[in-house]
Order: sequence, then C-alpha cells, then structure tokens
Amino acid sequence: MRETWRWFGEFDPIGLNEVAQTGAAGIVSALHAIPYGEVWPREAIAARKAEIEASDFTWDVVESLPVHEDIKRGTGDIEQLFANYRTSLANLAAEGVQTVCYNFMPILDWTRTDLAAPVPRGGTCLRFSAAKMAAFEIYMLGRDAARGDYHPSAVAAGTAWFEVSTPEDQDLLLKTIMAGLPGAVDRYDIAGLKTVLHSYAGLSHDDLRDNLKQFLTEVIPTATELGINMCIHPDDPPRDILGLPRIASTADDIAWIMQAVDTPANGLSLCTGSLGAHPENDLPAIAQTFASRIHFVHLRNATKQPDGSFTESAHLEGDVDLVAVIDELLEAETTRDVDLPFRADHGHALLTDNQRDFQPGYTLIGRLRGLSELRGIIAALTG
Ligand code: CS2
Ligand code: MN
Repeated sequence: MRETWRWFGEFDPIGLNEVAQTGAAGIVSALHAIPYGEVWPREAIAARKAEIEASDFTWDVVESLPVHEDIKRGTGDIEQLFANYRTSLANLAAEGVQTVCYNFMPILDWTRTDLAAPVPRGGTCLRFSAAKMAAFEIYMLGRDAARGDYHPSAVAAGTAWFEVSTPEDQDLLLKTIMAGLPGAVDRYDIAGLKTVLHSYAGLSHDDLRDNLKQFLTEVIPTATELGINMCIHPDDPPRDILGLPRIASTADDIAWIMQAVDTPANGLSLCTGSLGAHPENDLPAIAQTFASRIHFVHLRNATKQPDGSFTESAHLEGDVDLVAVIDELLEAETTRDVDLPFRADHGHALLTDNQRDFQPGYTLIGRLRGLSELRGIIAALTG
C-alpha cells in the first residue's frame, strides 16, 4: 500500500518539508481556491504538481474534485457543469493525475460538533455529538421534524444542552458544524443555511440517487477514456442530517452506486472512519465486497455510542478492526496487481500540534502517529 498524506496547498500551515519527515511517499491534494463547478485549468494543475514534485513527492490523488450543488439538486445549468467537470478530468489526466476522489453529500462535507474534544491522556480529537446536532437542528434552525431524526436520549440531552448554552456556545457550534474543508467553500450563518436548505426542500433519497446516477453517466465514460479512476467518498457522518438525504452511508448504498454505472472507473474511496460510525457497517466485509472497486483508502477509527454520537479514536483503539481491513486490502492489491494509495485520515491534536495552526483533523503529529501505526500493521502483515 502506498503511503500518502493530505496537503491543502496554500491553505495548509504544514509544509511539504515537514511532511517529508513523516516518510509518506505521495501527496493527496486539490485546488481548493477554485470555486465549485469551475474548470481546473491545466496550468494551475501543472503548478501544483511541480510544487509537489519539487519536494520529492508524487501527486497521487485529487481529493476532491468537488461536485457543484446544482448537480446534486438537479437544478440550473447542469450541462455546463458536467462539461466543466469533464474538462477538469482531462486537464488532470494530461498532467498524469489519475485518481480522483469526490463526494455527493448535499451542502455540507464532513460534519462534527466538537473540534477539540479531550482525549483521555492528553490531546484533543474531533467528535460528533448527536445531542448537540439535535439541539442545533431543533432549536437553532427551528427544524422541529429533527426531533424524530435523533435518538430520544440525544434529543433530551440536546434540549438540556441548549437550555444552559450561551450565545457564544451556540455560535461556536454553528462555526464547528460549518468548519469542513478550507478554500472556496460556502459557509453559512443560520439564515443562510435555512435558505440553502429550502433549496433542497422535497428532494428525496431517490431523487438524489437519480442525480448521482446522472452525474456518473455524464463523467464516468470520460474518466474511463482518460484512464482516470473516480472514487466516491462516503457520507460523514453516515446518516441524514439537517433533513437532507444522504446516499453513500451503508454497504447497500455503495452496492447501488457501483452498479449504477458498473465499470471500474466508477469506484470507491474506502473511508473506514466515515463508514465506521454507522452501527451496521462491517468494515472488513465492505473492504472484501468492494475489493475490485476501491481506488483510494482513508484509514481512521471511531468509537460509537448508543445515541448515535461518535468520537474519533486513536487509529488502533476504535470500533473498526483496521488490521482486518488492511488484510483485505492487501489481498485485493495482490489480486488486482495494484498499489493502493492510503492516508491516515485525520489525527488527534497531540503534543505541539496545539501550539500551531492546522486544518481541523489534519494535524502533523497526530497524523504521524496514525500513519506510523498503520505502517506497522502493513509491515507485520506483509512480512
Ligand atoms: C475527508 C473528507 O476530512 C475528511 O473527512 O475524508 O472531507 C473528504 O475529503 C471529502 O468528503 C471527499 O470529497
Ligand atoms: Mn475520509
């Protein structure tokens, strides 16, 4: 398996000279400054590639080439958006970048309620509290239907949280939920979020599936011609939030997506942390079932709680058996004769991480710890 490291380019406070010391061989990057839906110019891709190669890395994966909201909603001038996406793929292929990750989550990318939850022996981690998310939806957004979307104990705990919360607490929760990724991403206040949610009103799971199928039908043939492997990233958290449908959360969802356009270029980014937060997902089984279609791997762990909350645990400490997952992936590599790029997806903030700036989840020391543990598993399994 090929060790990679996510680097956010000009938005990353961690330098490639520092990444070099982690031992990772490849870089996962994107042109985060380009607004969603616009073409990635070949020159900009070439410049990023040159920057990466100047530090003796290869640019192995694009994460992400984002999908514009109009495509997910099925509104607006989507023909132009599909054409732009295909042009970006062609420009990437021309520069030799051939693995492209994306997601199909409406409005928000990964969502947490706490960016600095304490870790027992020191350090902090990311956490999703179902209680706080319920409080956000029910009380801050005024979405009463959310009462039925969360576990009763989460609704009760969320109500208790909201009753004692200060305006500062509520503001921090909003900012945390909006944190996601850096760059040209739309971030909303409460009024803005209500407006954009309204634009999705009535969109069902089946509608979103239809729109994903249309996207795949429009771009996968081009990807195949260009030698690009597309790989969808699962929903994070793997459940509906804000009343919006999510369609990449379970093994059944993945099976549906794979058959929607049944060809290798329509692949999966196996994210053990995202999928691992769903009580019914068996990660080694998912790795085995979709072995032929996994093109990129995110390895991290999660500890789930009965009310739907989860905490990002250390890589070897959560509910997902990462040794068994890696064992499946190594077998897939032998069968397919490929070297799958993987990265430690998120890390805790440890030691001096908190003395510097970093993108949430994307610490230097925390991820180095994760990568080192994963490297050890791989070394042990490959002998
Ligand atoms: C990532 C995702 O930080 C993360 O959790 O795995 O944000 C991922 O980059 C996107 O969803 C991929 O489109
Ligand atoms: Mn991931």
